[in-house]
Amino acid sequence: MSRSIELRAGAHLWREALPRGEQESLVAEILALTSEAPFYRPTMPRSDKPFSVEETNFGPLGWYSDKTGYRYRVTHPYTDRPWPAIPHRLLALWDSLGAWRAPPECCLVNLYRDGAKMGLHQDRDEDALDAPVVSISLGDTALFRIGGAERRGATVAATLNSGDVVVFGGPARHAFHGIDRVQSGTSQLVPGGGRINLTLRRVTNP
Ligand code: MD3
Ligand code: FE
Repeated sequence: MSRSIELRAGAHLWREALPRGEQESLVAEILALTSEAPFYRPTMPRSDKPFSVEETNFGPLGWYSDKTGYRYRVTHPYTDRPWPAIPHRLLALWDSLGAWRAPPECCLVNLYRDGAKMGLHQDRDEDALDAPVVSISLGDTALFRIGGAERRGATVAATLNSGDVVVFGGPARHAFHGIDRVQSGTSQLVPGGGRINLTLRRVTNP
C-alpha cells in the first residue's frame, strides 16, 4: 500500500486502504464475533457516566472502563469469557502497516450509532508505548481531530471514511485525539447504520 498522508508527525493516513468488498466481509466477521462478545456501553471513571460509544474487544487483552477506572481485562465484563481472537486479516494489516516486532494484543471495537462521539483524550493505558496504534474506519464518515502531546495545543481535523486506515507511531502515539462527530447516513456498510472503528494496540512489552 502506498500514498499515505501525514496528518502530523508520526500519524499516517492511508485512504481507502481496504476495498469495499473487504470492508463488507470484515464487518460481517466482526458482527459474527459480537454474538460471542456482545457490545456493551462503558462508563466514565468516577462519574460512572455512560460513553456514547458502544464497545467490545478481540484478542488476549480488552480495554475496559467503568467507575473504578480504565484497564485491560482478559475476559468480557458481562459474559466473563475470554475475548474472541483477533481476525487474521487484521493481524496481517498490523504486519504490513504497523511493522512492529510483536503482534497486537488488543483490537478495541468502537460502535458509533446516532450522535455518538469521543472526546479529546490520550491512549496511555499501554506499557508498550513505543508500539504504533493501527486504526481502521468502517461505515459512516467521521470528523477526527488530533493535536499534540498537550491538551491545550493546536489540533488538525481530518475526515475518516470507510476503509481508511491510520497508523499512529512515534510522537503521534502520545497525541490527544478524538471523534468530533459522525456524519449519519454517509455509508450503508454497517447494518443498522453508523460507524465501526477498530483499534489495534500492543499492550505489554514483548
Ligand atoms: C492517536 N478511537 O478507541 S481511532 C480510541 O475512531 C480512539 O474510534 C477513535 O481514539 C475512533 O481510543 C479514534 C484513531 C486513534 C486511535 C488511537 C490513537 C488515534 C490515536 C492512539 C494514539 C494517538
Ligand atoms: Fe484513543
